[in-house]
Amino acid sequence: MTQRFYVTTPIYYVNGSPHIGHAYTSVVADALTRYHRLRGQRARFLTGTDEHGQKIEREAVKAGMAPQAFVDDVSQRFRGLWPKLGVQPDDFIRTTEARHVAGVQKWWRKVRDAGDLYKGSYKGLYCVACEGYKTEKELLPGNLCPIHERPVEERAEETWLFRLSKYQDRLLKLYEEHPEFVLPETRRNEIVSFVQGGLEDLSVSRSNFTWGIPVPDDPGHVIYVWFDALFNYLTAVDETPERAFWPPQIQLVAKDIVRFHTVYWPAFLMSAGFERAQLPTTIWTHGYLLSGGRKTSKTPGLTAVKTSGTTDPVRIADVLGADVLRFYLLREVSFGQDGEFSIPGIIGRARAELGETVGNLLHRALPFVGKYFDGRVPEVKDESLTETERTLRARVATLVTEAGAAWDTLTMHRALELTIEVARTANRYFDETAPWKLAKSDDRTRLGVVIAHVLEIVRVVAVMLSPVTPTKSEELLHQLGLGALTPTEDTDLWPTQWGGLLVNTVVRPGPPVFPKYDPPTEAAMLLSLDVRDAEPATEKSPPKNKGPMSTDEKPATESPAAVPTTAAVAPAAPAAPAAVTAEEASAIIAYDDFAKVDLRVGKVLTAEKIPRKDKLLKLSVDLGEASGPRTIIAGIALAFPVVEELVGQQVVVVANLAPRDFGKGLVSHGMLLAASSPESLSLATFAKPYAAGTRVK
Ligand code: ME8
Repeated sequence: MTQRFYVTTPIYYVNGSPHIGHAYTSVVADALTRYHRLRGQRARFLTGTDEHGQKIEREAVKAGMAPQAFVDDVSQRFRGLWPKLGVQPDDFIRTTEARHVAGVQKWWRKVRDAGDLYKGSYKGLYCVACEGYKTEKELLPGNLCPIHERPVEERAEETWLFRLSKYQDRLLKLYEEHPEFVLPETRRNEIVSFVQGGLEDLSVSRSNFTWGIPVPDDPGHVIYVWFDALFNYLTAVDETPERAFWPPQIQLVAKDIVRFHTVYWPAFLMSAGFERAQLPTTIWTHGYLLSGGRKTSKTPGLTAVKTSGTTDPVRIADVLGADVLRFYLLREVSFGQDGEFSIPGIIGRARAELGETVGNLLHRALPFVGKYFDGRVPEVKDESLTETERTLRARVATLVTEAGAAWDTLTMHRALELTIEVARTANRYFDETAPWKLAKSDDRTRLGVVIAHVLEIVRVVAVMLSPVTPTKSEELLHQLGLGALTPTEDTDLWPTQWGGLLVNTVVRPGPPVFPKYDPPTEAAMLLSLDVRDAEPATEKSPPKNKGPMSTDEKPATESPAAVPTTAAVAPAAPAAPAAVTAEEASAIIAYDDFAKVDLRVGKVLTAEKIPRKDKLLKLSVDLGEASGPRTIIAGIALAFPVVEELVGQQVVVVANLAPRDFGKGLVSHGMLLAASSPESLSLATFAKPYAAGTRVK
């Protein structure tokens, strides 16, 4: 029977826009789903939004909106984020949907009928941001919530209480008999000692506000937002054919909500009649993404970290590409630990491991296929194999198996490390066998063996990467002459078998799969993602793989054919990565939208370098304005070592952009347009002179 895999993320509060922390959990869930499908399993991935409760009600009031209109708007921002990150949930549940409301009331009645709900009163210290009570000993000095660092509110209310205390022993037995219920182990230890410390009954209704699901048969109360929200995992599949997926194998959460998921949630389910086999298999707690040492969060004060760059996942994916961001999130952070998130870090990883290792491998081998094998994968006869190939294949097989085991234990950073090691191994094999020498010696058989092995390993790596970089993997496979992966139930596509790339397959060499992060492009990327004062990731890059890219021993690099792209080089405008996705290409805007951009002819009056800012130039640009020339800070210094060349040049200026503050008195009042390729950057200009300030349309 086909194995089933059901993974969930927390449903996100709609009290603010999504940020990189939400993207993180959802990217992980998406990659796990893709991995399990690749292995022939039936997989289902659920995410959604948590829309009730006092916190949301207060945000709606602040926004001057009715709660439903407010949650509709913010929920849509979450839903709209996922396609931009290549995240494909099978279902997106909202707690204001009728299916959920009816489901929660059904499960409330079950719990009530089991005798676990009673009316009483509750007095305590409430944190609205957590939507939970705190004990005095948990609080920081000044009665502050330890998570949100905001004052708690004293509450005394008539409420429905859930007999949580009754479940203390059953919960402890669950943790003991099924240690996999709470992972990683450190979290289990924390939870066990929390439960051993004694559980009080839990207040599960509210009567001081109305934005929630009404308590059945008691209209003066709404159901506590956590009782409501936790049941989403069940209401999404309950009473549908998808109920067969229940229970979830992996429920992902970050550490702030581990207690709700590992104590309250199983207790609610036990009360509703669920036996162990019907409880979630594992609640997996990951760490926080930190930006500038702090948790990325919806609270603007915490996200506005001056030097680390934006934490808006859409802007990051627009500039760097969704696959590159996904790779970084899974590769960089040891899953379960906190991890510092940084834009230069994304670029550094992508360049060193995707570009210079994986992409490099493909683009080193392909030219030989065109030149010596008529564009087809060469034949390899068993008798032509040497000890080197046998060792290589054995090593690859071991790495592939170990990487699969790493995925199975949610050590994705390790799985990706092993995947990159496969590509490194093949790059070393390429260096050692030196196909450019074999080509000169006319040993076509041996040359064919080497090239066929390298290409097969590119296939292996593309498949191994596909849960994380689905689009880039498809591009790699396409250039190898292969079609996209089509996972089917009961067919394991994990590349444990050698030889998926058949002899005579016609390869399709194309542009570099991963953009080259040359200094000017990188500088523009950093600027457009609000990174200030960062060391370019280029300088921290590990050494490149050695070896020729063409058949004539050119230096190793990933780009046989640079693809010119347009790139804005001053702040706030994303520099396009080398590959333009179909989605980007088809993003049509109305003329009215275009007309909002005020483009003007400008004339550069002065240009100067800025001390200790290698990538920036300070320009004074005449736009024919009565107020005088404008100061524009542009990330073009690396393309203009002789700054004087710029003086007198006509440029195209975006004149109605909000000023951007670079700190230390540097404020830019406009942006220049430019085109850039991995090799060069030039400013947009005109063949004939025009008066400064002339409108460009
Ligand atoms: O807690 N690092 O919603 P929420 C890593 N509605 N992950 C992060 C993160 C960060 N800096 N910030 C957020 C809620 N997350 C409840 C959940 S479930 C029944 C109800 C991710 O909007 C992480 O998965 O505060 C965390 O658990 C979740 O977003 C919290 O989202």
